[in-house]
Amino acid sequence: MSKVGVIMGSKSDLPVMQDAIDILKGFDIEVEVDIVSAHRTPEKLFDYSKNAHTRGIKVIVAGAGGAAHLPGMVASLSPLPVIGVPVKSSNSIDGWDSVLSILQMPGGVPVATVALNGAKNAGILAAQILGSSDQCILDKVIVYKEGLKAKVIESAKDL
Ligand code: RP5
Repeated sequence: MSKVGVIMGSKSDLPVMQDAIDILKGFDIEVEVDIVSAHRTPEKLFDYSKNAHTRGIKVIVAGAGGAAHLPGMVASLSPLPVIGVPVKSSNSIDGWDSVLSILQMPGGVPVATVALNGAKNAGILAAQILGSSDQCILDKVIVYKEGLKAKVIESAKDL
């Protein structure tokens, strides 16, 4: 079964990253969650990145804050698509540290970066990537998007 790997630089990122975990589980997608710190557990980062694809993980969602090198370093080592979630972990520069650390990757090493604290969209994007080769997941994404549309149409009724 296809899995999504959701990793984060610290357990303190979990309240943000939980949105990715929840939406993926809502699509009945298996999620493997771990803490991997680019700066504090570099050996674990190397091992995780080199091996994730060998145990059924198809997409990696990686969240980190501050000098957020985790998604980029994972992307440098893994053949899998990496979705980066900038986590607003300090108030000093309003999360721009996280955003720019993840966004500004060199050519050849892409990270699909979502909005600050945008873990929900990261989860949806991971589901869509899996859905491109799995009709069952694609059908769930279609139902999800129909739900979004229905909510907007419903909200316009009592204006
Ligand atoms: C980053 O530093 C983590 O991703 C987290 O966003 C931030 C703070 O980490 P802790 O000090 O809470 O472990 O590496």
